[in-house]
Amino acid sequence: MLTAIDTPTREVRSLDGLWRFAVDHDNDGVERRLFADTLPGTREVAVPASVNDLFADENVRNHVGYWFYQRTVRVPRGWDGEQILVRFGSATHHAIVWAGDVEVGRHSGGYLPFEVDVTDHVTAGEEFRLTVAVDNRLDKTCIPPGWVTQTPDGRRQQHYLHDFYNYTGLHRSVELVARPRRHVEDVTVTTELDGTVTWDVTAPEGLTVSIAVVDKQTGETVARGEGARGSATIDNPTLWTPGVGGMYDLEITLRDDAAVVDVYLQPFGVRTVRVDGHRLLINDKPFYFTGFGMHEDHETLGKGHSDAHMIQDFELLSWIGANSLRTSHYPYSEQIMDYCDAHGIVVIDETPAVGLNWMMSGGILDSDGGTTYSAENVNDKTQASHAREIRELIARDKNRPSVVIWSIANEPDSVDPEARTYFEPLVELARECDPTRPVGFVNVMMAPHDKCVISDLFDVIMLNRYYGWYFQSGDLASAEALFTEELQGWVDRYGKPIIITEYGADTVAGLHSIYHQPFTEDYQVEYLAMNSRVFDSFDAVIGEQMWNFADFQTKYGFARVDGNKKGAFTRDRRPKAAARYLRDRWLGMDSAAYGRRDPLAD
Ligand code: BDP
Repeated sequence: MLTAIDTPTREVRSLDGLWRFAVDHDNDGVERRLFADTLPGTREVAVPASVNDLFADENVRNHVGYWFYQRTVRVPRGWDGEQILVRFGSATHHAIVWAGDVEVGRHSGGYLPFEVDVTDHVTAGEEFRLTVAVDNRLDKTCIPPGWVTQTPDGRRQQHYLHDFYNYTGLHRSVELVARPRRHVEDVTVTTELDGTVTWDVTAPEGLTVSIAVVDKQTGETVARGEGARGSATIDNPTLWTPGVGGMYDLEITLRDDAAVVDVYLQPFGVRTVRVDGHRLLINDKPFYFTGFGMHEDHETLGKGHSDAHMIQDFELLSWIGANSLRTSHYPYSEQIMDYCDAHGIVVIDETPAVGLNWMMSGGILDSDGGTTYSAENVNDKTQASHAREIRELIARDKNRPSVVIWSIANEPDSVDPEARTYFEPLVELARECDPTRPVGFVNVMMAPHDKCVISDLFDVIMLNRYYGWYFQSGDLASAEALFTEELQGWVDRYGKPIIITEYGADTVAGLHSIYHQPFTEDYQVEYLAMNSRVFDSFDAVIGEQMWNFADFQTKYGFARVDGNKKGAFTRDRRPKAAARYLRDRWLGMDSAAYGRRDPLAD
């Protein structure tokens, strides 16, 4: 899906700010037609933000079901004759949208954008009532999956297996968009190192397509072409480079004879990515990942996007010597992705397929006795949603140079032979949607190389390993030996690049010990040093992404004290001792020099 931007033929108005808000405690608001009038009560809510931590009311925080948002929107008077849309950066996890009394669209999938066409229900210059019912319920047809139960006294409870709090709401910007009725619908851009740019534009028949390639840095047009499909060559292209960036715009102009019908600018970078033996090459140079699995997670905001918090996180990433991140465990906001493109941060882009493992709950072993791939749990409907998530993620991010790997799932059950039947078509789909990038999934510790039944389907091996934390806790010497032995097995069996996508230890900031005592800052550093030694002893290990960048909120559970504390930074972004350890290591690593951001360059 294209981003909404202002161009000579398109306009975007932000609908962010305070909206009216009502919690639908009985989940009958759709039948009661709450959308047909001003919402009851006086509550207001911030957009974008999660709703959960905003109100001093546990019945709001824990509500399972619908939350109604509403505001009045004036359509600019100059928009007569245009196609008018409302575009949502995301609605977690499902949404129904009404313009006045009319339902104009529905969407499922909590972390990707969607738009609804309101053209026939609004009038230029006049106001309309926009209502959105956001539903936070997860069931077995959802990605991520979950289930809802009812307590004897009638309270609904949401259950899920993944290890982050089920924040809900309009987490990203909402926009009112005008575009010509005949317009650029989609575009795919691919590039080669000699500066060849190939485009494939989807637009209505009968219009001519002209292309200009514009250097974003200088504003100069550096190549031109004609036709919906074609290619042109940039002389001496600036390659999109890790740690630096380097973006161009593909300016697409649609014409009906001489008259301009639509203009759209698609950002892209000239770069290649490919796997060669056990290396991952960006622009034909081996790349070593340093960085983190992250979360969109902040106090008060929950998963709501904030530019200020985003800049702070990226500055800390630069300070610590991180050249990459994984969007664990769902697609991140378009602003975050734009920032990665612009500043050369390398991304492993992940779908929300997390918690597809009935052996685990909240990051730890906890089987409820069920089988993962079965009619009651992960089934055909789950798989259909998973396919939709892959399609929509790639449709949104396919032109982003920062994205170098698609991660189609985190820690699914990959021991059950049924995993193959489940994953084979999904891998194929990802390759069909994007033949240019490696595809991977993130493997769980209980599925080592001799038990995992799907790793051969993928281009890279991505491992989450917790030797010295969930296993051999407090015994780093045994942990080191066992981790080394396991990695040797992966190297011998697959000969593919290995990225350690998670390794970490919960750590309470301020807790210290002279002993190897888990939860102390000292232990976290020793744990990281042990992991570093293991990584450094294998050529095939081409990256390390520590779990997690910062402490984050989770569901309640005996293994979590106010959330997951594996951060290198606390939730309010103060460094633990681990942050300085990582900074020394990553800034000093020769192998990670390609991609390191030079703070002085800014
Ligand atoms: C892994 C999960 C991650 C958890 C982490 C942990 O991928 O979501 O938060 O472990 O336990 O299983 O901290």
